[in-house]
Amino acid sequence: WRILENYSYDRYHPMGEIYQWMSQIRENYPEVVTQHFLGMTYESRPMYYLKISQPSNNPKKILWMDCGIHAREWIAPAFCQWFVKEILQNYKDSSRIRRLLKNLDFYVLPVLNIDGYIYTWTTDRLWRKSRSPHDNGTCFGTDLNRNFNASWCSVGASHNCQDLTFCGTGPESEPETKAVSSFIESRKENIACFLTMHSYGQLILLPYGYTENKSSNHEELVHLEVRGDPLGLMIGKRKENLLEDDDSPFPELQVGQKAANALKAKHGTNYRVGSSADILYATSGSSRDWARDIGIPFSYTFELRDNGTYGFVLPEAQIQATCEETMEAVLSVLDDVYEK
Ligand code: ING
Ligand code: ZN
Repeated sequence: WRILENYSYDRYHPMGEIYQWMSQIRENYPEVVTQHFLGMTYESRPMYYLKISQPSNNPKKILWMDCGIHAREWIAPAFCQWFVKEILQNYKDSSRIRRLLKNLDFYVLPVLNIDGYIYTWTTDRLWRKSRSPHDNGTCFGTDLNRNFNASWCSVGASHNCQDLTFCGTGPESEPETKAVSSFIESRKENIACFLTMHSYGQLILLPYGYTENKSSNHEELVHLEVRGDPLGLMIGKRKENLLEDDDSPFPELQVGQKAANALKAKHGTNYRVGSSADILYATSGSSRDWARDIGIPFSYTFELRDNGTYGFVLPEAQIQATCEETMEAVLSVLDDVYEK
């Protein structure tokens, strides 16, 4: 199929090409893929997700995966596209993918923060937020991953629109957040797994409220001290790898650890697994915590390559290996999820 072989999955693509890619995928694979409207961005661009689905006698659950909630994390949209390509290339021949599609429909939103993503191509490669104006147009953009209705703006987020982690004027104040949250809310009984793809750091993060690891309670998080860091984002304290907690009774942690092992087996890349508060920093208003709060059983943030050498500006030469290993991790999560 033309669109699978002629599109460069090892390159970054501007938004116009990603829109075209979505239409072509839908046109070439009508028996597996449909394209659906989710909502409009602040700058009035349509947000679409792709639904990958096969007829099945089993009652199916949903995998939700979004990429590009943060504009500069270009490897994330590249992965969403890679994921779709891999599924379409293999859904007939791979018994593993066939089995997954008997039990799950995949909903993939390739770029959540479209306005911001375009801005990183035209104006500022390191832009993170959306593009809505605030304070009479004196500053722009909300951190969409601080704008969800989960302890909104209580910790690790800012009320100042100049800041990188500006939480917006209220929970779900941004149209992009609202589009995602209304959709997820309307389907929440059926969503088995919520994945949100970021970079960088090589981490699989679970909701901070879910493991028994210390500092997982909110009281404690609120009192974490602010420490300096290059992104202006690292607000909590880092702890050591949680991979040793093998006898943890928490399925979300075990499933994450297994995924990290599968990832490492591909190209040797090390990932750490744990709650954000424990291994990264404390935050509020993230989509991942919100998804967990409304009852979605498996909810993860992936922080893809690298570890800081190139950071957000991951060279195109690393796209393929990053996507290959991430694919292993995601499939490992899905294998576990539909069985539980
Ligand atoms: N990191 C995420 C961020 O929004 C995160 C990490 C996600 C923390 C979800 C807590 C919850 O800050 C990046 N790189 O954006
Ligand atoms: Zn991010």
